[in-house]
Amino acid sequence: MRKPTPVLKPLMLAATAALSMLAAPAMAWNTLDGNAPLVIAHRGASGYLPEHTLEGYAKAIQLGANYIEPDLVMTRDGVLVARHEPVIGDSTNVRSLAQFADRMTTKTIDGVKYENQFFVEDFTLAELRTLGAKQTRAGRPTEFDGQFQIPTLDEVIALAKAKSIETGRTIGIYPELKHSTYMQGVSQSLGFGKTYFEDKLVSTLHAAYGNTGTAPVFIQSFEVSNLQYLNTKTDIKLVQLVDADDVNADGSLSLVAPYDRPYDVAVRNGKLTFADLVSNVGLSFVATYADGIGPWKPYLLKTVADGVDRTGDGVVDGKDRRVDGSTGVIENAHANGLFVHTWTFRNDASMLGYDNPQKEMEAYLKMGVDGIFTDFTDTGVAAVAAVPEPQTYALLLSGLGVIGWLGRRRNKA
Ligand SMILES: [Ca+2]
Repeated sequence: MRKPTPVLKPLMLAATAALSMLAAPAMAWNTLDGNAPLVIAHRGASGYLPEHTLEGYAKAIQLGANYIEPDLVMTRDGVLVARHEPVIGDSTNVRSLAQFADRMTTKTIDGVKYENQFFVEDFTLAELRTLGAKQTRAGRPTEFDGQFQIPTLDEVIALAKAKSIETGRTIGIYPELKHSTYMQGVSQSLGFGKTYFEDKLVSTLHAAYGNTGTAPVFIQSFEVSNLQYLNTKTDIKLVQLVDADDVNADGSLSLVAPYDRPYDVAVRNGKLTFADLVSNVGLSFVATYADGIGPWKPYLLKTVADGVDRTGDGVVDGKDRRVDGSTGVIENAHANGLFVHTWTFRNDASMLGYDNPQKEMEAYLKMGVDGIFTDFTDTGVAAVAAVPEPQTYALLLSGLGVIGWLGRRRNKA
């Protein structure tokens, strides 16, 4: 952690004291700021309705989400819209529309080839508006397929603001810049500037919320240099996502390209891996440009595949893994002033070490995560309600959080 400047120090101490007093009397969580962890609606209420639609986000808010998560990509006419990927052949009904048959093509994004696909940047917003969103995961409801449109970032912001008034809760947004390196190429080929994608997001967010770290907004990315760039442009909170290819039997992370390192690092033949980012040195590096980390959950809780069928269903899978406890990443991140939001919790898939999705989320909440991304907001809300654990050392951690926060501001250009 960087040393505070003399000018900042009195302010820092005052802020720490004030926070401690606030946190002292009541129950406090072992989160970075002592506040309850956030339930982040992953792609909306994606367990129930087609992902990244206003209807899906509204459903998540109704179920109690604190934040809704629009992943952002860019149209041919430079509009930021919510889709999980630029690739939309399977998340919309575009394949069934004859007028767009000539848009089918093959492209490579971050080293992954997408054949016979459709890409958002080949459509204007008006054209995208004629598509209907579809459920993307097997086994989930499909009766709403084709009924809901692809929303713009502006519309997602308007929804969050309207629902905040309607519900009396603060509904935040958690936009992700998808594939910034790829998008730089797209925006340049379309005649926009290299940093158009990032700049457009910043100008839109500043117009809606102001340039402040207290805005109910987190900007997330798996890349590094775009976040470093954003750190020079905005005080809105920034989150370094941390990916991996898979989790090994012994609980370590499998790092196989292209999921081994941030893609902007890969294209310049850099050595930095995702695992490096959550090492002690890596976390102090991240703290120079971001406010928090968003690691895949095996980085936080170690689970081991030891061949035991703990669920007793005659099949050995991820749910049967032995739970060994915290890896220490949450504690180290907090010590660096970084909050930790982890993903993805699903009632119908990807459980590791648990066969009850709420119990899995509770395990991470007890360890002190600051937020959880889930496709099933209602289960996330139930998990938070089930873990009202007071933690005495939240006072210390909240103080460290203030120091870390001020430290990052100091580093800004
Ligand atoms: Ca089993």
